[in-house]
Amino acid sequence: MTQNVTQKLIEAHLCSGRMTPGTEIGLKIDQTLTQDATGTMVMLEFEAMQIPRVKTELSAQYIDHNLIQEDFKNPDDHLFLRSACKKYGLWYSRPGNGVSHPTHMERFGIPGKTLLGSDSHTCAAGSLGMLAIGAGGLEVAMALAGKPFYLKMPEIWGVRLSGELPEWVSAKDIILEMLRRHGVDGGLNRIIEYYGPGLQNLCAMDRHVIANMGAELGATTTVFPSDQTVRRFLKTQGREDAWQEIVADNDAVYDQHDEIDISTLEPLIACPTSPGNVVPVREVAGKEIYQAYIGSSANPGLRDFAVAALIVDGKRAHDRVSLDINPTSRQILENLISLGFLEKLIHAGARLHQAGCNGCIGMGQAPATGRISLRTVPRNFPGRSGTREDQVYLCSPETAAASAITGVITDPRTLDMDYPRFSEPEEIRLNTEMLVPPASSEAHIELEKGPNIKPLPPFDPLPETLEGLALLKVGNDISTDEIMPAGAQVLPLRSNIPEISKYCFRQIDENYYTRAMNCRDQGSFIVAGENYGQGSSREHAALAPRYLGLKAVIAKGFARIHWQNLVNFGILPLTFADSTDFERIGQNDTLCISQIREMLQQDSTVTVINKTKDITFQARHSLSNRQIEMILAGSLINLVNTAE
Ligand code: MIC
Repeated sequence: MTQNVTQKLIEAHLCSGRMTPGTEIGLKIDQTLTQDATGTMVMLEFEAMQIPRVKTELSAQYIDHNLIQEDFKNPDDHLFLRSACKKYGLWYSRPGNGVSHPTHMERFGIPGKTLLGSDSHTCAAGSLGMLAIGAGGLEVAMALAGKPFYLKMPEIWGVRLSGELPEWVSAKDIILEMLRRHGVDGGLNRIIEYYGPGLQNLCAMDRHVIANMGAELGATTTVFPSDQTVRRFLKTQGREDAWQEIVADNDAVYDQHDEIDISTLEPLIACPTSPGNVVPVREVAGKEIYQAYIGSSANPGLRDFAVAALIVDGKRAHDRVSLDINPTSRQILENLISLGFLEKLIHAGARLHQAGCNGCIGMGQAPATGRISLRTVPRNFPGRSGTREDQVYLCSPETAAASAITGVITDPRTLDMDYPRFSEPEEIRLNTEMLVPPASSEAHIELEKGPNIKPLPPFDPLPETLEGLALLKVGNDISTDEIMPAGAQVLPLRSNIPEISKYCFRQIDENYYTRAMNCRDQGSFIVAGENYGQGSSREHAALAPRYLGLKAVIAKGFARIHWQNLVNFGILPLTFADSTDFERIGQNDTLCISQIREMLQQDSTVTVINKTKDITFQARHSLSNRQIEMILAGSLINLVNTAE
């Protein structure tokens, strides 16, 4: 039978289930990726499993998020992670070595392998022909322990690219076009597979841009073929022997279909406050900007910085504009220096930051109040930049660089200059020095835990009856940034659940923490619209509300990773059987589900009583038997512990 690339990758790793969309499958995981903001918890979870060494083919831990060292917390976490890597057998990418996704692609990615990462943008490695999936930390800890990764088999969405990109239009505009067409939930329960003649002129890092922001479409992951372009990339990285060809068979079929003639595209931009608010740049051109920010895993390539350098060459950033350059890996930084691009950027006024995620998750570089920041990053959820009333627009490096010079949002095609085409060099400088290999399994290594690292709180099993207040009612597309903010103030608390919980839902309701603490023992509900929990993989968006007594979320729909994170920590995710019932619940109504333990095991529908309004309605779950066990036990951790 003919197969597409996704089917080939899944079939080669299938440990349970069948490739029928909607049914649960188990996948063998070859590699894992963790970053510091989620990795500390992953290592604590792995430590609790008491397994001496990781069981994957390769696991790498990156220090890229928590780079500002305002006090002891972040550096303590870095040292803890270094010791855990040595002890358990992971590679350790030192602070300042770069963002996990491009660095992993440069140094460790292998076509045909599976990669599970505790970061939603792990899907970027699909650019190499890998099956790379973002997940909650606990699932990555399970993968480190050699356990399969379970998910519902997604539909496979074939997107044929034809034509060639016009001048001033680049890979970012392709993924923005996908977001313009399909919105932030268009990829839910789907894997996007790109193919067609339009791929020919997209280099591996261009494909990374598109695969990375598949997360913003809500897709499970994105897959590209492993073709001659991938071979060339690996050759440049000194790793050609890691290449194998993986392409779709002739006449391969897809569950869903779409086509983009990329020669018809123009520069696009996502307006505040959603990656799905996409319009042509010309429609918002002329607005004054405060910041032009280039970097992040959503535009990580050498070409992204080189093109910006060539645009600003000999000119000066407008005196109101902060032109922030965030190199994505140390290797790219070295090449920008040796090829002369960095000098052009710096001479034009660029502010140079260390290789890492930085302002992309609000770790510094916050914009001025109410002012416009143009960023090449993947997300612009409200307040994510660190400034509460922010105005973040997402665009290509071409648009950001052009606007940096003029001081207003500028369609780069209107600049009075020729398009500076850039071809990736055949040879580049390589840097592997900042990757520390694991210690030998004989070495005796002590974990170095600073005072900020607190143990995970206990998780009670599911009670017989769930009764409590609908403590919060929210609308559609609530992101994990709104549930559990990132930023320089909150990120250092990722290894301290009681402390980080104080920031839970702060952007939506400043009093949530106090209100939740007042009814913590009783327990509470959240009522939500569509696509609840979109965005990041941070399990803290489940852990913190759970610590504050959350028992169940009743929503019109969920984002994939957050849904699984809720289940992992024993929070029951339910969807309305009839979505109009959403209107019949008010914030602070008392909801009750009796005999929930029996109901879950017998049926996929449960009856909810709204005691305040004296009405009942039906809600559904789509849990597998394995997931029901987790909910009953109170968390996946409890389940694993009782099994041993
Ligand atoms: C993000 O881009 O939102 C993050 C910060 O990288 C997150 C991970 C995190 O919250 O630690 C992600 O994408 O999963």
